[in-house]
Amino acid sequence: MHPEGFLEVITGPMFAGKTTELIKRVERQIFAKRKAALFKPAIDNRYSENHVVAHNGLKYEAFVIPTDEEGVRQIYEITKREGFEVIGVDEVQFFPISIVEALNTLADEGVYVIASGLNLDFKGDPFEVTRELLVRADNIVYLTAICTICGAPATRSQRLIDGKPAPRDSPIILVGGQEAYEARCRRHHIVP
Ligand code: TTP
Ligand code: MG
Ligand code: ZN
Repeated sequence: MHPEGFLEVITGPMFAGKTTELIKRVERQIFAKRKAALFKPAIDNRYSENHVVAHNGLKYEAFVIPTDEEGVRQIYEITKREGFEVIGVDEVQFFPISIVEALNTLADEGVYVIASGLNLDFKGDPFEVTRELLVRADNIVYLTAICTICGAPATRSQRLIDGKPAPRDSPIILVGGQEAYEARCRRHHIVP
C-alpha cells in the first residue's frame, strides 16, 4: 500500500470513531497480506485483549504499551524486530513527545504508520504529541462527532464532572467515556 513509508494521523474529538477508523485501516492492510500490529497505551483499559481477529479470520497482534519513554522504545523495537510493515497506534496523545520522532523515523524507514489521537483536550487546547504528528503527516483523516446539545458537527470534547462543565484547572488526563465526556460543537463547548 505504502511501501515507501507513510505517516497517517486520524484525529478529532471523542466519539468521532477514531479507534474504529484506525482498526478499519489496519484490517484493510491485513487483507492485503501486510504484516501489521496495533499498539495501545496501558492507560486506557477499555479494551485489553492481546490478539485481535480481523474480519477475514486472520489475527494481528495488539500490544499494550506503557505511556513512558520505555513504552516509546518498545513500539520502535517491536516494530523493527517483528518486521511489521504497518502499525497502528491508538490514543497517541497519552505517549511522551519522543513518540513523534519514533513514529516519524519508522515512516522514514518504510513503515506505514497510522496514529490515532485527540487533537484537543477538554479545554480546547492542543495535545502537543498530536499537533507535532499532524504537521509531519503524509495524510490527515479528520473526523467529527455530533454535538449532544444541538446535533451540529462536534469538534470539541466536553468534560463533565457531576454533570457540570469541568473547570479550566481540572487535570489534563482523565480517562473516561460517556460518564465524563460529551461531544460538543464550538458553540456548546464550555470551560468555566
Ligand atoms: P478517544 O479514543 O479519543 O475517545 P473515544 O473512544 O470516545 O473516541 P473515538 O470513537 O473517536 O475513538 O479517547 C479519549 C481518551 O482521552 C478518554 O479516555 C478520555 C481521555 N481524555 C483525557 O484524558 N483528557 C482530555 O482532555 C480529553 C478530552 C480526553
Ligand atoms: Mg477511541
Ligand atoms: Zn452544539
